[in-house]
Amino acid sequence: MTDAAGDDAVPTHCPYCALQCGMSLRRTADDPGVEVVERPEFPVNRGALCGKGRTAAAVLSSRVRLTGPLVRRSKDGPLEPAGWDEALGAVAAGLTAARAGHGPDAVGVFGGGGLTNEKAYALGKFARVVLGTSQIDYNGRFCMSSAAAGHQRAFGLDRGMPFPLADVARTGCVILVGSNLAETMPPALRYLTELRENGGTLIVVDPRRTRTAEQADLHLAPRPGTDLALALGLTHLVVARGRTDEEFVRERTTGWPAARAAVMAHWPEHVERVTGVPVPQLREAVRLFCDAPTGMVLTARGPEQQSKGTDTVGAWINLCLATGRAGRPLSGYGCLTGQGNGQGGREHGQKADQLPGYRKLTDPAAREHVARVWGVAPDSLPGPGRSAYELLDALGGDVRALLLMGSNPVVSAPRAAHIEGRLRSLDFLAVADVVLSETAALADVVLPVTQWAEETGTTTSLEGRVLLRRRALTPPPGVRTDLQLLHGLAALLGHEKGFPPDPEEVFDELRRASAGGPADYSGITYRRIAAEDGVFWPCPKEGHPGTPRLFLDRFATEDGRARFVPVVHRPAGEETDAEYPVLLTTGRVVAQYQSGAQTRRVAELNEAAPGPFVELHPRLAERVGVADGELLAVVSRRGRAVAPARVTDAIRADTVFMPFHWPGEGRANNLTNPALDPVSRMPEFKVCAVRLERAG
Ligand SMILES: Nc1nc2c(c(=O)[nH]1)N[C@H]1C(S)=C(S)[C@@H](COP(=O)(O)OP(=O)(O)OC[C@H]3O[C@@H](n4cnc5c(=O)[nH]c(N)nc54)[C@H](O)[C@@H]3O)O[C@H]1N2
Ligand SMILES: Nc1nc2c(c(=O)[nH]1)N[C@H]1C(S)=C(S)[C@@H](COP(=O)(O)OP(=O)(O)OC[C@H]3O[C@@H](n4cnc5c(=O)[nH]c(N)nc54)[C@H](O)[C@@H]3O)O[C@H]1N2
Ligand code: SF4
Ligand SMILES: [Mo]
Repeated sequence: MTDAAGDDAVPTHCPYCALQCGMSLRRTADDPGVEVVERPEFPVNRGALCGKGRTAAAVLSSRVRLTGPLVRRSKDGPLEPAGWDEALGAVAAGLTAARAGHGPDAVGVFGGGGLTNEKAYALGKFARVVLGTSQIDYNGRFCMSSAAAGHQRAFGLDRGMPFPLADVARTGCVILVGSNLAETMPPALRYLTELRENGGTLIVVDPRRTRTAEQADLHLAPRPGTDLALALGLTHLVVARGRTDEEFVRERTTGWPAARAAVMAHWPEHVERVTGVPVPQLREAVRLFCDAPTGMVLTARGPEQQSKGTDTVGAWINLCLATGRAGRPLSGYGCLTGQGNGQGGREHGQKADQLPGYRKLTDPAAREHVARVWGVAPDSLPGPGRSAYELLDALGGDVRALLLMGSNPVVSAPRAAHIEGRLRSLDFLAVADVVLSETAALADVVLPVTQWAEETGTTTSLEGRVLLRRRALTPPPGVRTDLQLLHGLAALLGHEKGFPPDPEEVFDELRRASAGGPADYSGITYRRIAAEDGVFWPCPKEGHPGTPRLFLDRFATEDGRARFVPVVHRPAGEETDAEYPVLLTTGRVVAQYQSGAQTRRVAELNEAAPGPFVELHPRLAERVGVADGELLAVVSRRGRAVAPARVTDAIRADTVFMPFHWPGEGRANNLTNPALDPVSRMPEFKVCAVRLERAG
């Protein structure tokens, strides 16, 4: 592989979001020993990086990270430095005690979509084989689970984007729903700019006029939680105006009559009343979408993080199917996944109902295949466990001990103060992290692990492209990789074999475990990824070219046809009323990442985004009597958060917005509603009812 940064630079990928920008690491004499340099050869971002990626090396410094294990030697005592033998021994003892006292399901495991494929795979196997517990889930449940469920239902397969990002620049019209790409994946904004340069049109659906919405030809600003009605209303207009692609519907889909009947109940005037989007804008959106020769709908967390996220995704997919904008070149539905390994992390078995290769834990053939690879009896594999919020909510109840790897739920879980209480009520908590996160600070044992630049492993980007991150730096002596940690812990729990610390060995086993499954990685090797800038799954055998574009000939359902799902609008889990008259929605800012555990430790990012705020419209600010910069209390049925007001007319007057990156009194998740989607078990991060009070 050539590299513009020089021979000694190691090509790799960013530790943060699912765009997985290519970058190179060059050795330096200064702390932390490497610097991030551009890697223009990598086609997805062509050298461009956002501020987080550019500054990612700062977190490698021993000044901000964990450099050795910490153990709490008495229940109310402090966390104290310890050696690895003591720390791992304490974890083995803590997990064993819970199991001995209350059975295997008293031990929970919580993973993360930032973990590499190898780690996610090893963690799922560790839970099922070593702990014998069904109680494993991960933070991806909070991320793209509704889109995943929607994909499965309609197409029979869940790969977030069934086409490469490059196709987005060449389609005719994009409806971008609840994605603030300009802040959450800045280098990808280029594809939308190119779309418009190529004569295509961009429609953005967001209650806020974001930096992304500013790029749009048409911006629809619905009331949070009403995307389902919006998508149905647009499809209604498609039918009413005779823009249905009858031939596509006949040849490539099933279920249209029922879906069509459901759509017909959603009159434009009714949809305007529910969503607040004026009828002329609805008409204009349908005209732009149907007049273009090809089109895409792309969703992100806005419409998905709702208690009806799966149905909402279904309604957007229905719009694509009714107009023939799916399963054809340059057309289709896609979900912009979030975390670094948001795609791969949901395929290899850290999810409550899942085995590697995106197999179902309830499928006898899948159990048999994976049990054979693992060298265990199929009957010994536990059944499906609880979803992430339900698992966190059960801590201290029937789940007595937890091993947590790659998440910081004290900041990021809905109804976070309650979840923090559940974590505190555990008999035993072990956290593997790179920094002392707010959740790690509650643990009985903290296991310090290596970071992206110090270890090798694969991630699968939002495009379904399997990529290789390479070790470029020697980690501090006191830290271990997650794989070494699981290897050591498994050995202490009686499994000397089956958990190799070498990532390539784990990947080769993952390939075998995934073979024949929906997410088939069996043809992908480290060597190939390095030579080809990544390989798109499915890739069922060596020499197979990989699959950048899915569904062009047939969908992944039994009969090869996409399924319409008849859905109707329903209200959010919590509506406004006299006591809580305002809607709260939550999300991100460009300079902070997730719970902020990593990015709050980078000076440049903290300067750019020093703390939480409440975005609100001038009319609402006036009604509350708060001026820009003054402290505002936001109160919901779950709790209260206080942060400075940021007054802007770029948001609906009935809605306030808070980013969720900070702990403490400005923690947005003090407020959020854990109402769950019945299919995906996604919590309703994007809408709840609040009232505002001056707090100055
Ligand atoms: N800077 C930064 N980048 C990130 C991350 C980060 O934390 N920081 N996290 C990564 C991860 S894991 C993820 S999942 C992605 C998320 O990426 P995005 O989905 O782009 O991020 P969000 O800010 O959560 O939500 C997007 C938009 O949804 C809008 N929205 C709110 N409520 C609604 C609604 O009811 N309907 C609609 N249509 N829109 C609504 C918000 O106003 C917001 O602008 O970003 C990834 N990239
Ligand atoms: N209100 C509100 N809440 C939200 C959302 C929202 O939009 N609004 N979005 C939700 C979404 S989409 C997501 S994805 C979640 C994310 O929320 P979290 O799950 O809290 O995500 P991170 O902050 O990325 O936490 C990852 C943790 O793992 C550590 N870590 C990083 N890499 C590794 C590794 O390789 N190994 C180990 N052991 N640890 C590692 C990091 O230091 C960090 O402490 O938040 C959700 N919460
Ligand atoms: S857009 Fe995402 S992957 Fe790219 S540099 Fe920024 S955080 Fe990293
Ligand atoms: Mo996410």
